[in-house]
Order: sequence, then C-alpha cells, then structure tokens
Amino acid sequence: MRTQNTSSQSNGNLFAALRAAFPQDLDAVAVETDSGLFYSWRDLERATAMMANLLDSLDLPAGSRIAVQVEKSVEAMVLYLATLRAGLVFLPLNTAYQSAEIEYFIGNAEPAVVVCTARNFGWVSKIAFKAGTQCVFTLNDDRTGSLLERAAHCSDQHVVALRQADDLAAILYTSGTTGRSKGAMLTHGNMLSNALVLKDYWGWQADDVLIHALPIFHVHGLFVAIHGALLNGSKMIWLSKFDPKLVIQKMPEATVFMGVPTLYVRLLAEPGLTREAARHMRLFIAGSAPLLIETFNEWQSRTGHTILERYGMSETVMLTSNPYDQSQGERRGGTVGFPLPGVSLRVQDEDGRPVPVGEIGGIQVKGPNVFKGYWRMPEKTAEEFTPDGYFKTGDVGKIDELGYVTIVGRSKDLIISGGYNVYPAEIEACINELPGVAESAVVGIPHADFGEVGVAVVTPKPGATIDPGKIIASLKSQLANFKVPKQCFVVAALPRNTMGKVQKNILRAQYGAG
Ligand code: MCA
Ligand code: AMP
Repeated sequence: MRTQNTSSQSNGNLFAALRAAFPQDLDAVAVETDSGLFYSWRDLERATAMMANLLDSLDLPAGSRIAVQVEKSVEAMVLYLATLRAGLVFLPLNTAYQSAEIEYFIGNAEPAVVVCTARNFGWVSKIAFKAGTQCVFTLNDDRTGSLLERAAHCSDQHVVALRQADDLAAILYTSGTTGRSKGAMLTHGNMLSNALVLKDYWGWQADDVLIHALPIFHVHGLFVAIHGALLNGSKMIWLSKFDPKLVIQKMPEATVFMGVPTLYVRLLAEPGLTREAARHMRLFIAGSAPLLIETFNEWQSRTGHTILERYGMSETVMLTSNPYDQSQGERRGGTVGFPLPGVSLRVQDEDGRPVPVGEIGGIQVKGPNVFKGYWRMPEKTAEEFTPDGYFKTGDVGKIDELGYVTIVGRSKDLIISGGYNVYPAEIEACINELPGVAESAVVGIPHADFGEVGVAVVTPKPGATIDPGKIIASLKSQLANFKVPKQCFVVAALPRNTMGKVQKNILRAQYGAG
C-alpha cells in the first residue's frame, strides 16, 4: 500500500481528506455497480492517481477548468476525484444540455480540457476548440474512451496537489432570473467544511452503505452523496440511473439513501416498498426541491422511517437539515430543519431588517460553505451579498420559535422540476425568438411526479397563427429536455398589473387548476 506524502492536515485539497478516510483495507469494495462491477478502494486510489497524472502531464496553468459532459459511471466519478487530486477545477455539465447551452458554458468558462462521450465528440469538440480548449477527451459509460486509454499509460503513483482551503475546486453553472447562467465558484474549503459537518450531523456510521441513484452533474449527487460516502470510507451501491425497483431490491444491503422528492414519489408507487424492504436502512435523506407533507407522511407509514429533509444550493452546498439525532429534535415534515453547525441563517424583509420569529422574509446565509462568487462576474456577486457578508439565497422562508426553517416560496422566478432548476426567463427568451410569437410567460404548475412542471403561455403577433406543438418541438431541439414546458397555450393577451408586469400568479392559478 502506498502512503500519501501530503497529509490532510497540511493540505487543504479536498481529495487529501477524502483519501485519508479510505479504510485500512484497500481491497474492500468501495463501489458496486448495477452492471455487476466491483471497485476496491485500491482501484479508486490507482485510477485517480493515473488520471491525475494524465492531467498533470498536460502542464495546464493553475486554476484550469476541466469541463465534463458524460453519462454517469464510476469512471466519471474518478475523473472528478482526479481533477481535485491534480488541483484543477471541475466543471460538471448535465448530459441533457444541448449544443447552444454547452457553447455558452464552454465559451464562458474557457476550460483547458473538455471530456465528452464519443457520441457527442463531433459537435462538442468543435465548440471546445473554437473556445480555445487544448484537449478534448472522450469517456463513455462502458469504460471506453480516449481519456481512459491515455490514463492507462500513466503511473499509478501520484502526490496529491497542495491546495489552500480558499482555492477553487469546482464551478457549477446555475441559471438566473435575468441574463445568462452564472458559474458558482466553490472552493476546497467550502466543500470539505460542509462534508465534515454532514458526516457528524447525519451520524455516518462505520458500516454504512449508500445507494447512489442520483445524477452526478449537480451538488446533490456529486458532492453531498459522494463526499458523504467517501469521507466515511463507506461503500456505494452505484446505480447508473434511478430505478425504483432496483433501489428497493438493494435496500437490504444498504443503510443510507439520498433522493430528490420525485424519487420518493416513484418509490412509493412501488408495491415492493414495505417496512420489511426498508428494515435494514438507517437513513432516508431528501432535498433539492420541496418534499410534500403527503410524501413525508406516506413514507413514514409505509416504511416506518422518517425522511430527513435538508436544504441547499449550488452556491452554498448544504445549509440546513432536520436532525438525525432525535435528542436534538424531531424530523419535522414541511420544514428543512435547523441551520447546520457553522451556518448563520437569517430572515430579512425587503428593507434589510430582521423579521420577527415565525414571519416570512428573504433567507440569507453566511458560513464556510458559502461560495467564493460567480465566475468572472464581480458585480453580480456583489449584488447577491449584503454589506455584512450574507448571501441572499432568493428563497423566501421563516424560522419558528424552536429554530426550524420552513421555505415558503422563492423571490426568484424559478421552477424546480424533478429536482432540476428551470428558469422561466431562459425559456421565455427562446420562445420569443420563434416565428409568429409576440410574447410569452412560463410558469410552474403542480405535478404529481415532478413536483412542479413548466407550462408556456404564448401570444401571437398580429395576424400570426401559432401551433403550440411546433413551439414545444422547437424548444426540444434547443434546450435540455427537462426545461421544455410540458404544455403550451396560445392566448390573445397575457394578464398584466397596472405597472404592466405579467401576473404569473394568475396564470399559475388558471393553468395549475387544470
Ligand atoms: C426527466 N424529464 C423531466 C425531468 N426529468 N421533466 C421535467 N423535470 C425533470 N426533472 C422528462 C424528460 O424531458 C423526458 O421527456 C422524460 O421525462 C423522460 O426522460 P428521462 O431522462 O428518461 O427521465 P427519468 O429518467 O425518469 O428522470 C427523472 C428523474 C431525473 C430521475 C427524476 O429528472 C433526476 O434524476 N432528477 C434528479 C435531479 C437532481 O439530481 N437534482 C439535484 C440538483 P421527453 O421524452 O418529453 O423529452 S442539486 C440541488 O438542487 C441542490 C443544491 C440541492 O439542494 O441538492
Ligand atoms: P440549485 O440552484 O440547483 O442549487 O437549487 C437550489 C434551490 O433549490 C434552492 O435555492 C431552493 O430553492 C431549492 N431547494 C433545495 N433544497 C430544498 C428543499 N429541501 N426544499 C425546498 N427547496 C429546496
């Protein structure tokens, strides 16, 4: 066994801390996949070393971005870990993103390296080379691709790059209510501090096994789940895609599950979800979108487990959580629990004054988990922070007398659909470009499976006729599929208030009721 010559104490690199938590027995199974593959801790150690050596061999300037749009696989996780290990900056991209979206992210982030699937190499490499990217590698979900071929020739010995807590580890693009997507810059310290707090707060135990069923392009699956398991030296049961039957089948071998509310709704639709099936499980965690109280209650009665709901953001990783330890309080449905240790959370009114207990206002946060700012957008970053350093989340909520935080809405115009964020402004801008369209409004309406979905309400230009089906088809060719409104309605005019602002609440009530 090889020992690291940089200890986690002296090295602020998140990977050093994750590596230090690998169990003594490096031959134990670290990851078991749904295709029957087993990866030991030694495999992870060697594979990350080889890939980090490949990245080192490219001689990239400090802070170079590695942009990755690949299907979920253990090798994709290894690439993330290797990027940390090499001290470079990881930029994950949802596989649903289409060429215009990718062109923006790559143009904005100017990554030195882009990794994509072989299937997409043609168009992705064209975009990347145009943006000045040095190397484009391929990585497929069947352990093939030029990245692995090149890494196979590299040494499996690698010294973890020295990084400070304040150095960048990842950039996550998050859309905005106005303008284009912004890259949230997260540091090694942001993520490590949060992971350490969660390890303790959620009572990770020596024999925990995590069912990993989420995508690995966003905070939930990439950071909360992976860091949680690795920092505890826990095995992961790795599902390439969420499959409710398989999750239930794996529960007797596992202890922890993390999911967005849609996953819980879909699990509840399975007759196989019983107390017996969930008997071996220790903890079910939900987040990324509001968990309906009906889902929370039904889960309790069907499985005997109380879901632990927590709240986070791309800019902050995790912010609040219901308690794991019942002595700290009950897990209260409909709330997102207490601010995590180290997180200061306050609720303010529009004039920047704290609201009384139980009253509603804007949620603001501060702590070691809060990001460094938006990539190359200092003005936008400054706008989102208060003069005393609190980040304005854009979520609206309240804190009760016991300290439980409840999110009641959002001041940002955002739809959260199946755990993915959809910004109406982006969709409306696309619709407004289509022939015959005068204007449009996209609103979120309740949906049994995805929690919320977008619908588009469109007005035609004088004399024009609009085919709603064509609008949807056109959006499908331009946008990630989860962003495409599920329905499109053509109306003569949009409802407006006296200031001329579109009254989205009226549209939500009108189309949500149907
Ligand atoms: C798929 N579809 C969707 C969504 N997903 N529509 C709306 N919202 C969605 N989320 C549509 C597709 O457009 C497609 O429609 C059809 O469903 C089938 O697509 P498919 O990919 O096969 O769907 P699926 O496999 O059933 O996926 C549903 C899913 C997935 C498993 C719920 O959306 C998912 O994994 N969501 C989790 C997202 C997540 O990890 N979020 C965490 C963000 P068509 O055929 O018409 O095109 S991190 C975060 O928020 C923070 C910080 C936090 O607090 O955690
Ligand atoms: P993202 O931009 O993907 O990081 O999404 C962050 C947003 O997801 C937050 O600002 C919240 O609006 C929402 N969110 C995350 N967790 C929860 C939760 N448990 N309940 C309600 N909303 C949530």
